Amino acid sequence: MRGMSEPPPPTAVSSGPEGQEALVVRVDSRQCDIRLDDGSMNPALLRGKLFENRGRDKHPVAVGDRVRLARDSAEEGWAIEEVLPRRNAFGRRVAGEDYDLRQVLATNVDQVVVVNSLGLPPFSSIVADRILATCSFAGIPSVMVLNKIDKAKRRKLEKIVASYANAESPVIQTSAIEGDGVEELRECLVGKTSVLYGLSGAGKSTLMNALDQNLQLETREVSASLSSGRHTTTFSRWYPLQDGGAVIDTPGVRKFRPFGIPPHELRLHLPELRERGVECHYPACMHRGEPDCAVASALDQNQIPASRYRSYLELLTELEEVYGGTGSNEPKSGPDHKTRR
Ligand SMILES: Nc1nc2c(ncn2[C@@H]2O[C@H](COP(=O)(O)OP(=O)(O)OP(=O)(O)O)[C@@H](O)[C@H]2O)c(=O)[nH]1
Ligand SMILES: [Mg+2]
Ligand SMILES: [Zn+2]
Repeated sequence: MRGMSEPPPPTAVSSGPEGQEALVVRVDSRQCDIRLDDGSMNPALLRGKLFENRGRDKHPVAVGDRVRLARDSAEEGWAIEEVLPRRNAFGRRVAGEDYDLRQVLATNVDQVVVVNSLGLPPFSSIVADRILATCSFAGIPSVMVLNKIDKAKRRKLEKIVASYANAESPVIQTSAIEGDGVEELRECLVGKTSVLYGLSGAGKSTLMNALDQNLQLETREVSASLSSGRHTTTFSRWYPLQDGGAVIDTPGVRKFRPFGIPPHELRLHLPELRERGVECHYPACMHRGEPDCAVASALDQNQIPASRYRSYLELLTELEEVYGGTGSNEPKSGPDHKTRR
């Protein structure tokens, strides 16, 4: 077998040129599905060397990656030789002992669409705010979808919409079942690559089915998926949209842990806090009881939603526990930093 880093010999290929590029549309440990530029879908294996050079990432390849392919013989099928540089990466911190590892959820995306439910599961501002702050940190635009508005109480819906008025993420209200807002969502997605992300059962797959009748993705009642304890969608997968663009459907999240945000930078990733924060007495004010804090006054006057500020405090505490209070850009490794402040 040929050495992994050697250039391909010119005679080895039977169909398709080596060095060909493709898009990763699905990842399952060592096996991926790829889409060649002619639109054909194929399985591809990951070369072992990719696992050696994956840095802090739990897995070297993610949906949305552009990769360089090779094959040693016609029988072998495709192998992924190299992941090409990413434009951006949307990911989260891995739970448990691997707390300084990142799970990349999707790469090279134009936007993250945070899908929230206003029925079951109930709307969670903290989950949404964690995802939005992570998008801001990763430099990826985000959109808030409020789905299941057919189940929402009007007052509650208005309050949630108002709380995102200055969060810099457009808000789209939808009912995947009754069709409200589906056209608006379609316009927001057309021509772009978007990842749908949110709580399990929020209706991501149902929305995709509403956008494109041909997709027929599996969906399941929330009560059934809760009692089984598993997600209905179990793999992230990329789907082309009929009108141009693509959407990545993902398995639902239960708890979203942001990766890599230095605690002192978090205040810059909630737009309302960033804007008012320039008026604080201390330029590096953390808005946590410092004197002459403009964010505190804005809260008193209901100019910043209490729910957004609660999310900020909860997230700040968590980031300090994980990364230390120093604001270093890199996660601290080793077990002892966890209690550091
Ligand atoms: N009433 C109502 N029910 C909806 C709506 N959208 C989705 N549902 C229902 O919510 C349940 C869960 O929907 P799914 O599309 O499977 O949710 P998901 O976000 O893909 O869930 P995971 O794949 O587990 O992450 C299904 O029973 C859907 O029929 C909606 O707008 N209104
Ligand atoms: Mg799903
Ligand atoms: Zn302040």
